[in-house]
Amino acid sequence: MKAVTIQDIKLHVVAMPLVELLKTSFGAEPQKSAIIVEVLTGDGLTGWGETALKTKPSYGSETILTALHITRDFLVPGLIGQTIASPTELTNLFKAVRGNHHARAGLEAAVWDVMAKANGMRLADYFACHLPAKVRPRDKVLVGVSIGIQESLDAQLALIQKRVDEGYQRIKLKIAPGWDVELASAVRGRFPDISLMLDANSAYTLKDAIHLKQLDQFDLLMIEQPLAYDDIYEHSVLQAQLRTPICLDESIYSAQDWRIALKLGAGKILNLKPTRVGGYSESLKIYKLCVETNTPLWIGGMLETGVGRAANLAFASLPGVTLPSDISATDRYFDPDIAEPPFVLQAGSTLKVPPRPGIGVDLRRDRLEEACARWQEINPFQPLF
Ligand code: OSB
Ligand code: MG
Repeated sequence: MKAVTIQDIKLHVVAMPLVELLKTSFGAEPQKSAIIVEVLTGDGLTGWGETALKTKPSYGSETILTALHITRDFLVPGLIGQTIASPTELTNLFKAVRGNHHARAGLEAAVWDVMAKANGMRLADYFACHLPAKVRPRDKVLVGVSIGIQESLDAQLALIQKRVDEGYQRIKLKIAPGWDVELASAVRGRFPDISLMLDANSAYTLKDAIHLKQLDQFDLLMIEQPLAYDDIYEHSVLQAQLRTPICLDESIYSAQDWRIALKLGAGKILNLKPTRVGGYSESLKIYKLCVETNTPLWIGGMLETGVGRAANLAFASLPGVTLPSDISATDRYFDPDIAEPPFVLQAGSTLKVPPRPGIGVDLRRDRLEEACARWQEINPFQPLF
């Protein structure tokens, strides 16, 4: 495998209007924000990664501005001038920085992209090179769509119908106290056969166990993160009372966390967001653990731009990712996106993995600049000094 020398790194903070907001139990942000990381090598190659975050610490503890600080002041200086033979070396290079997984993941993703390009490989094949020899990525990835909390049941049902008509075969709905059992009942009444799942984004406590048990009657694929964002143990107490499989999202930060969750019986399925666990190196460890333990696995999303989605799609093409992923077509998120070509939903609720080396999409510099100018305009926070 070819090594690369990291010559320069640029951070582009973007804000982009969303085609459709995603209101969760913790609210909705009016714009999509992210740090787009550009890595330049000594051989003149460019790699792209996305630090997918919100402006508020509402999903996890990091925000766009904490990630900017950590990336610029602690991660980038340790990487400039380094010669790297594999992106997995970054885990060690970043060892002095604790936590801050999303920040680490964005920079690591750009290195994965540029190293796949340096080796003339699609990112999907480059990931496979870090797994046992017989692993071959698929050309198409099974995907679903995540729909936010709506103003009314009618509006929610109409939106599900629209997504079903577009060809999505797995629907994820966001729930919160007061918007759960009645919602599931209405949706099942209207769509008896769709593959349906619910995501609570940590909106409940163990006191709600009896209430949540009512969801067992709706034949749900899973319920995602019903309890606290930092809890594993109480999910095991809840899982023992539910027939519906619990899927963990917010509270799994590493392969070690997932090993503990499996041991405790805290969940049966994992929503792996590479950005939440610190990047694709840790994601590969989690992938191996899921394959070893026969655990159903899928790749989650943070409303990524084409940059982050292309890389997640490459990862989701690995055969151990067994359930539909939260990687929807570009028109669900942006019009237009900063990367091209757009992802278009294909037959069988799938997306095609781009055939070109690396992430397989190109940045539109004009749109990137426009999105950076938008961030400057709407950034709600003033500099501290
Ligand atoms: O809980 O999975 C989540 C988006 C932002 C923060 C948390 C979540 C989500 C999604 C979006 O559900 C899924 C997607 O990117 O399409
Ligand atoms: Mg979730």
